[in-house]
Order: sequence, then structure tokens, then C-alpha cells
Amino acid sequence: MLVTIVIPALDEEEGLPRVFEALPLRDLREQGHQVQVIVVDGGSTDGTRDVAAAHGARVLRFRRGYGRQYRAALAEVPHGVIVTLDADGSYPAGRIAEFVELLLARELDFLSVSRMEEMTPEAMSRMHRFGNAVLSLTMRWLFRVEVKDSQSGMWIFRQEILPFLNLHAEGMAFSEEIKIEAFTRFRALEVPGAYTARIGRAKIRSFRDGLGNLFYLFFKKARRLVGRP
Ligand SMILES: Nc1nc2c(ncn2[C@@H]2O[C@H](COP(=O)(O)OP(=O)(O)OP(=O)(O)O)[C@@H](O)[C@H]2O)c(=O)[nH]1
Ligand SMILES: [Mg+2]
Repeated sequence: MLVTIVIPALDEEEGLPRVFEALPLRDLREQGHQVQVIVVDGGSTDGTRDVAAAHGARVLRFRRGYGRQYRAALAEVPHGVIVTLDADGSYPAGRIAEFVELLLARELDFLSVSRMEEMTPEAMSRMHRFGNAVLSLTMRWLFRVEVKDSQSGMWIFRQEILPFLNLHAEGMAFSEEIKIEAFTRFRALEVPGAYTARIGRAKIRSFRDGLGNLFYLFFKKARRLVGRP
């Protein structure tokens, strides 16, 4: 099986080396998988692209926007299993091989790794915790999906479901949208993961992205109600 690890990165020269160190590439290869790493650059002005290339990743760059760049990068993966995570060292990169095995053994299509179960105190501000709770509650209510952490950026899924996911979000709402699509159309499961404080400066604009993501949930629900995917 081809396992492609996709990492979005905007000015993450500090965090990226730590993510690469934690990737269990050898374990994945010992499990019989072929592994490739793609770093999707958001137009970094620091050494992100050089750091990624030095670690053997393929570096892609597209027009602005977290969602737009994710969609374009995912379209480059021909088959197999896709794993995503942030470039800031906050997600449990060392557990990727375990999650891939779980997806395959349970014959699932999509796994979302929740950050809520094991979070260090500094990992998320109280405001972010509150914002996440509101967004996740709204998503569960509107779409009836079993997801506690609607904003997690760590997903493990089969490439073959991608053409059936209706993904339109151009910005940060991409993360909630891919979960809505996967959980309402495919065999999806949320698994407990962990979350630690990021390395480097945050790229989300808390208030703007939070409100934008809340608005997008209602926009997406309205689209579905009028029969548009
Ligand atoms: N390609 C690309 N990546 C981006 C863009 N904006 C943010 N990112 C990356 O996407 C990931 C998520 O952004 P973060 O700033 O970590 O957002 P977050 O995880 O919600 O917030 P923290 O908890 O503070 O880390 C990081 O790896 C960023 O570098 C963008 O416009 N394009
Ligand atoms: Mg992050």
C-alpha cells in the first residue's frame, strides 16, 4: 500500500524538523508500505520549503488558502492511504503507523484523530477550547455526526473516497468540511489522540477563522437542504 503523508505548512521552519523526526517511516516500511511525504507550502517566507526538501519531501505550492491548497495537494495522490497533520509538532506523528493499521484492520474509510483526550495544559488557550466546543457542538447538531473534535487536522483515509467527497472550502473550514463529508458518506471513526503546544507562531486568526468556520457550517447545511452537495 502507498502511504502518503501530507503536511500543510506556512512558515514552519522551526516545527517541521521535529515533525520529520517523529514520523515512523521505518515502521510503515516494515509493515510493507511504500511511503512518500508531501509538504504543501502556503507561501512561506522562511526556510520551510528548504527544510521540507532537505528531509526528502516533495514540496508543492498552489494559490493561497489552506483548503484550496489541501485539495490541490490531495489530488496529486494516485492511490493508497493518505495521512495528514500540521507542521507545528502538535499532533502525535509517532502514532501514524498504528492509525494506518487501525484503518486497514477495521476496514474503515476515514479516521479523525481527536486532540481532546490527551491535551497538555499549554496546547490550547481557553478561548480556543471554547471556540472548538461551540464549533463541534454545532457540527454534531447540524449534521448528526459523532465527532468531538471538528477542527482536528490529523486524518487518515483511503484515497479512493476522495472523488466522492464534496469539498469546497477554500480556507480553514476545509478541516470541518472533510469530516462532515467523510462521516456522512463513509465508514468513519474518531479515535482519541493527543495534542501538545505548537512550535512557532500560530497561523490561524482565532476570531476571524472561528467565526468563518461557524458560518461555513450553516452555509454547508443550507446547500445540502437545497439539494446541492
Ligand atoms: N499550505 C498552507 N498551510 C497553512 C495555511 N495556513 C496554515 N497552514 C498550516 O496549517 C497547519 C494548521 O495551522 P495552525 O496555525 O497550526 O492552526 P491550528 O493548529 O488550528 O492552531 P494551533 O493550535 O495554534 O497550532 C499548520 O501546519 C500551518 O502551518 C495556508 O494558508 N496554506
Ligand atoms: Mg497547529
